[in-house]
Amino acid sequence: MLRTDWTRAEIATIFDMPFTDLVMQAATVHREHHAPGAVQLCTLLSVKTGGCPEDCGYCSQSAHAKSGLAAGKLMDLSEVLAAASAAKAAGSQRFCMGAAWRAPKARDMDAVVAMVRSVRALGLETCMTLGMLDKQQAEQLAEAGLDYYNHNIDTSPENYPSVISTRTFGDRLETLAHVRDAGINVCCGGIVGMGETREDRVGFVHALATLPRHPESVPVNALVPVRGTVLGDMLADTPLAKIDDIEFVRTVAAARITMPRSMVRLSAGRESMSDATQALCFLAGANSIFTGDRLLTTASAGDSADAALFAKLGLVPMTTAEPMTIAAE
Ligand code: SAM
Ligand code: DTB
Ligand code: SF4
Repeated sequence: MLRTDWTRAEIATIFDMPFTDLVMQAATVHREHHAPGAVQLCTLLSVKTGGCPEDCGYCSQSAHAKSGLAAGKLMDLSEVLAAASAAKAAGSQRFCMGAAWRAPKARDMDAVVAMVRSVRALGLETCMTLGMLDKQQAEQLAEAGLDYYNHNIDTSPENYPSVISTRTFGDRLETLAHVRDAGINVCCGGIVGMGETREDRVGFVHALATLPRHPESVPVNALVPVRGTVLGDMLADTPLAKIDDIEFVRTVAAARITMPRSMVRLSAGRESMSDATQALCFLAGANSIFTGDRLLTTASAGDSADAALFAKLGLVPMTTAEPMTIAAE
């Protein structure tokens, strides 16, 4: 039985456990629901980069940031397909396309729908992250066969306004409901290491684990500090603000314990994490990563570094699509 009635107090107690007990419990839950040595590989592509009107304090693509990133236009389908084919050849299972929009405009929909259909035809799972969607746009994407939609809540409801002012936590929940209602799988997580408190991390996991249905994918990002963004500058100027590795692993473990069937994705920030910290995350239930040399705008470890890590840890890429049975529970 999947619980969606977790209390904050229960989740705070999970976070507070002695570390080895916490990791042991998370690993046990992981093994009850997933093949422990198999890790899903996903690849990202920024199909429309920069110039975003939103003011997310972590993001290089916000027009409010001084990251020096030039605003681009929506990529041609042929370029997207070339990147998707390369991802498939490198063993990726899912191709996630991101656009730096507050929300797609009506005139963009035909082009993104074509991307979904064509990438799917290559035999890849598709994921998109395009900002806020209304009911009709979610239905259009569902009709095109979109498998997943990524839309993060990012942090606790009470910390949200200190990270983003151009939209609310409630706006996020509204899009997530449209995505669910349209029958698209939900990918929803957030970022740790933005200067938030432990209580915020508890509130973040709580908000995810008490959604009407757990997200099928839960990306846990560690802030990648980008110069010129509010939070990147804060982190660069205050080195002690960097999230402690053990606290990061605790967050992964709490996500695994409270959302046992979900895929917990070790997402941004992996590049600057030691092999040992990543190994602890896999032990604590992370079972999905982004591969390739690029996330959206920042560098990633690259396929050969990932292959070396998998060989060192005896992990294998997941070969079958994750069971989409959460909806049936
Ligand atoms: N514009 C869309 C949106 O906001 O939903 C999609 C793209 S946005 C880049 C996707 C997610 O990437 C964000 O919600 C955030 O969690 C994560 N992200 C963005 N920049 C990051 C950074 N510098 N470090 C860590 N995670 C980041
Ligand atoms: C998510 O939670 N992390 C990915 C994906 N969803 C779209 C994005 C990470 C972006 C990291 C910063 C960058 O490369 O711009
Ligand atoms: Fe725009 Fe998404 Fe970046 Fe926020 S996270 S500034 S919405 S691209």
